[in-house]
Amino acid sequence: MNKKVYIAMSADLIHNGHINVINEGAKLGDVYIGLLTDEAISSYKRLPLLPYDDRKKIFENIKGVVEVIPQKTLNYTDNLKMLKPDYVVHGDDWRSGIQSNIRQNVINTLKEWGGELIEIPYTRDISCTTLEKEYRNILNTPDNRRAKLKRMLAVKPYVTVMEASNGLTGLLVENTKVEENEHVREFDAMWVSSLCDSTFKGKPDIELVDLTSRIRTIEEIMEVTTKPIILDGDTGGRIEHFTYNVRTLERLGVSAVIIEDKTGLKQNSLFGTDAKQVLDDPYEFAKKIKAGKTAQITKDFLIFARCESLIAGHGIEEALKRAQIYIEVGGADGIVIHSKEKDGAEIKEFLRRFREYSTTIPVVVIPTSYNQFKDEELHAWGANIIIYANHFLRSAYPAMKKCGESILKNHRSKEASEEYCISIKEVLSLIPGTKQ
Ligand code: SPV
Ligand code: MG
Repeated sequence: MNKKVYIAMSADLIHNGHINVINEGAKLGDVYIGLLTDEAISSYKRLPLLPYDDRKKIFENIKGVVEVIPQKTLNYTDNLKMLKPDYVVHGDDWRSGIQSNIRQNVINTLKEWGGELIEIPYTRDISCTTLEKEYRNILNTPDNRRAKLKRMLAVKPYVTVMEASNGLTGLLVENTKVEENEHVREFDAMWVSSLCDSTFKGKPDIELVDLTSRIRTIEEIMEVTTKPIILDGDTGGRIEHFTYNVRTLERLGVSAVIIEDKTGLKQNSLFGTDAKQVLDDPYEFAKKIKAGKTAQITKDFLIFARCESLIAGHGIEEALKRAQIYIEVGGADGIVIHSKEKDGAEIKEFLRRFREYSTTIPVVVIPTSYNQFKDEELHAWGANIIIYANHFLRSAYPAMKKCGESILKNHRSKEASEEYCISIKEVLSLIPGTKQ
């Protein structure tokens, strides 16, 4: 019987480095590819460019590959125990860094039946990450981009979303990363907030900044980024306008719009009952959602109904009733539940009750007031999308204000530059592709 060789791969862009590893494996025996599932890949980096089934087809047709089996976690252990391969083949690029624990695990597991890890020199002339980045930009068409949010919801336990209000903050959402255990954590998607879009223009958040201007903001962000965009659509306006705007957003490549069940002059939710918050008739609002769902042309654009009952002080019972109407009558793709209470209790209770009603319909939360809870906890309560709605705006403003005060106080910019500013060189490096 031929020896069994196990090679784990995630790559959806195959280059000579991968082929090299497979060729080396084939010299040792029958190659079994452990292909990382979309869930496994998105647990440590971005969604793969191609979904699992497409990647599987590619690997099945590579010479030397006997079978492609799904590897559902970053850890090889389950598949290794099932297959008991004689060899695992891998590039030698994982000895240090975040993959070194996984490597050690492989060595320990193989020991149980006398298997061996074979490491071959990693082909360094071509970097998967650079290639991926380039392809990501080339593939950044409206169709591709729009579909990403729905794909993420299907494979990730929850999606984190960060405010993007212009090209630069968009780039921050696109590129900010931290290393954590065996993976890199980054934001999944962008929130184009009405509060921030208005505030950056020095205007109140009362639907004064019109959709033409909001679309300019979206386009500015889209020109320099690739992550999916969720638009804060305020009340959605008149039904006749909303249906038109849904198609515009789809055409641009926006993934989702959230509209809220307020009527009259919209006030920001974080005023709570300090401002006059008038809720729309739930069936009228469901009609608006339904009209949007009927108007949309693509299958992957999402319309979320934002339920403001808790903001208006009407309680959980009403919030649940409205949420059901928006789903059953309006056909909403998901619910946004908002609250300005600091203890998070009403959000937790809403989610508990809502999850008795549906375990699958996506629920979005905006934990600005109850910010003590971590993503995992909000997800455990039942949330699928977590929006950090305004934190770039709120962190940049005080820094800029202090900088201005320092220049005035010192009659020069030396102190401000040293304390509050990055260098011009760093400013230039903020923009990918800038020649220096
Ligand atoms: C926004 O970011 O504009 C929102 C969320 O709608 S909130 O400001 O909390 O209402
Ligand atoms: Mg808003």
